[in-house]
Amino acid sequence: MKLSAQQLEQFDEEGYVVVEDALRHEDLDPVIEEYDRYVAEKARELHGEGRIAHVYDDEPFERRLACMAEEDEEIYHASDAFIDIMHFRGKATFDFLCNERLVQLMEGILGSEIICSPIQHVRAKLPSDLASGKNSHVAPWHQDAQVHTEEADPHFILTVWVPLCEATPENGCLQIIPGVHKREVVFWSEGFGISEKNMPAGGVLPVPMKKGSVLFLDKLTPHGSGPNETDCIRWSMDLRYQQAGTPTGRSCYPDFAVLSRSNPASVLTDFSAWDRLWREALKEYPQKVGRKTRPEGPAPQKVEPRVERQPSLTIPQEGDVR
Ligand SMILES: O=C(O)CCC(=O)C(=O)O
Repeated sequence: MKLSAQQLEQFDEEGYVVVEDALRHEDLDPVIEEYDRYVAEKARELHGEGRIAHVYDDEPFERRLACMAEEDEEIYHASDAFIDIMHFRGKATFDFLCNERLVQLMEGILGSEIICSPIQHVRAKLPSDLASGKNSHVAPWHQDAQVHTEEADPHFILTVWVPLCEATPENGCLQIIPGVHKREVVFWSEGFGISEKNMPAGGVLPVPMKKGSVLFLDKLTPHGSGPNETDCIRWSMDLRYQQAGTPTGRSCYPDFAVLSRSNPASVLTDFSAWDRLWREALKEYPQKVGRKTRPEGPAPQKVEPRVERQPSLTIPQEGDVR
């Protein structure tokens, strides 16, 4: 499936587009099954350490981690890190990062030379009533332009948000403010994200999504997600891709090619090679390298066009020599 001209126009004009039925169960289920096994392993490990009283073998994927977190709030807050792609690194997850259907869609936005950025997450958004203090599973308003280092500032980066279950307003689906990317401003604020006083004018749009849908976002589109008011987990992935040769803004960690029409052999398909790159990088940089500078308030940011435009066709005129 390719993005239609209308979808591309919506992306350019509004800074987002949702593609329904982009992925099939067989694209997503291997990731879900891999995480299901991982959570089971984690349950046994924490049970062995005496942190939790049960392993919750009878609980479904949508509930199990929440049951564990209900017993120990530490798990509630720590789960973000231990389920993250960079720490867990499963084979099915790696295969999904290179998913053909996804790559085919992205080609319309990014062109034919695409890399996968190491700024990539699997999220288990846990029910909000399990946290007593600050809810670490609420994503404050931000632009993805705020999460990378300076060298990526002028470059276009595509965020790809993929629900692994139905995302609804009740369980904290993503919310965005469309059209703001056109202002070419990063709404820097005190602390992470966009503070209330710096919030750009514009209507907030909740983006409920079915499993199988994909949301593409411009890195200047403000987004966030509220609390999960249900008792099930909202599982999702947020990934980033960009044109080969552009800095990811997290250069301490590995990026890799997922599409190269000029040099197909450069595409990384070897899970162990990816895993090794991460292990080596994490040894050297157990903590990510952050920005060195941060404007104190909203600041203009020029970002290159998303893909090099094709030179427009010259229509032959009468009398032209052929
Ligand atoms: O999935 C969420 O709730 C937040 C995702 C997010 O912050 C992002 O994609 O940058």
